[in-house]
Amino acid sequence: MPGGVSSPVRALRAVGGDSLFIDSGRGATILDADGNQLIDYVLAYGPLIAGHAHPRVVAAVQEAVGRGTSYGATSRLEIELAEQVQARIPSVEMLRFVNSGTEATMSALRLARAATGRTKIIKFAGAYHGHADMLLVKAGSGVATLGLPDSPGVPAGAVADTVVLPYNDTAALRDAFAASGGEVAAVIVEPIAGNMGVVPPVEGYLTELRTITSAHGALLIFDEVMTGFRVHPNGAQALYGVSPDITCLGKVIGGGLPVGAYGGSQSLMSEVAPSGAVYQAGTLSGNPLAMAAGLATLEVIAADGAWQEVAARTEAVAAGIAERAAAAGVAVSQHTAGTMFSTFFAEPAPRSWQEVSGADTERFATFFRTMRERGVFLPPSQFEACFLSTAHGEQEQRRTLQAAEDAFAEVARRHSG
Ligand code: KE4
Repeated sequence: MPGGVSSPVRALRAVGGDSLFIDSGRGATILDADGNQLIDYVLAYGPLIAGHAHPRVVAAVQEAVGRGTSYGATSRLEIELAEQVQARIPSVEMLRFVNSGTEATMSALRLARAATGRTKIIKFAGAYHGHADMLLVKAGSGVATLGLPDSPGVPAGAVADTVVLPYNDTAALRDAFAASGGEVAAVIVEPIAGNMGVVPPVEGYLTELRTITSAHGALLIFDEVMTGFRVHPNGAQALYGVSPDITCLGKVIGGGLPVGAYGGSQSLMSEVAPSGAVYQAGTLSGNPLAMAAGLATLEVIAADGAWQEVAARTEAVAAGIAERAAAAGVAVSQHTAGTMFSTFFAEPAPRSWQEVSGADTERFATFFRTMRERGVFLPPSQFEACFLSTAHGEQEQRRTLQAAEDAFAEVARRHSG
């Protein structure tokens, strides 16, 4: 396995140290193969908002697997989960399940290009929407130049119609649409960025995105693979009151099993095969085990006050970390969004990829390694988000903040000045 991992970030290249090999997870903690127990703020990069091996999730999957693992046909569970998503996100009148966030965004963009008859797509620097060729693009020089491949193996043609703009920059957005708004099929955005660390939109930005795309006949795609049900029980679109044309989901709706989904109005989604001509398919799409895990997870966080408790715990842990940084004289800033947050070794709190990329990643690496030594596993990159679950309680908070006190002392010692 390249790098000994199934996904690059897990190799911890950005922070050093040995990769983590997990024996098991339970609640807020993971047990590694060497017997170390760690409080987990990665939670599989977002899905496990009910924690590891929640009894209701385990029971739901056990019950489903006894009736088979996959059918190659529609099951009751798919319909139930689709209805649960629709009940929470009214802009999703109809959806299609796929097996990953990558498939969701890739398919959403194909649908947008078909529906508009246009080929240009706009994404934002620092945003990650999965690894489809057309999205593996780095910001070209200047503001609205066409994309350049960001990985070997991505041909220039694959990104020739992908424009990369700076996030949270309304002027750049207006310029891009003034220049070629009539050619834009869609803008795809993480409504709260989570893949450059957590970076919320500036006041009015999402409304501007909605207004300018509508004015130019382009579709607005909210990639809520991470933010969906993490930043608000009804998604970022409820938090900001902005309805996209297409919503992409993943992570939480599969409760840790492989899942993705894209959805929107009935008329738009009816263009997807077989009701329409836009081809998209998947052997394991709508897998009953993933559906069962997703349904159970959504039930756990829908229980009275459960989601709000996780959000409150997130605020408390983030605030405690910031207090300990200040006490150690280490400059940090933070963004918190519902049940996820990021601590940046940068000031002031960044609003764009350009500002985030100025963060002190060496200090972050020292902080990460010391936290790990003290039994707290953070996402192994300054540009990832910390996630909490219903299982992160008072004890986990206390142990995390004690570890943070030691970790900031170590940062101050090793990186003074
Ligand atoms: P997947 O194909 O990894 O299921 O989803 C891609 C994706 C799409 N959109 C957003 C907003 C995402 O955050 C992701 C995946 N997120 C990363 C974490 N930064 C997954 C971790 C990994 O790649 O191992």
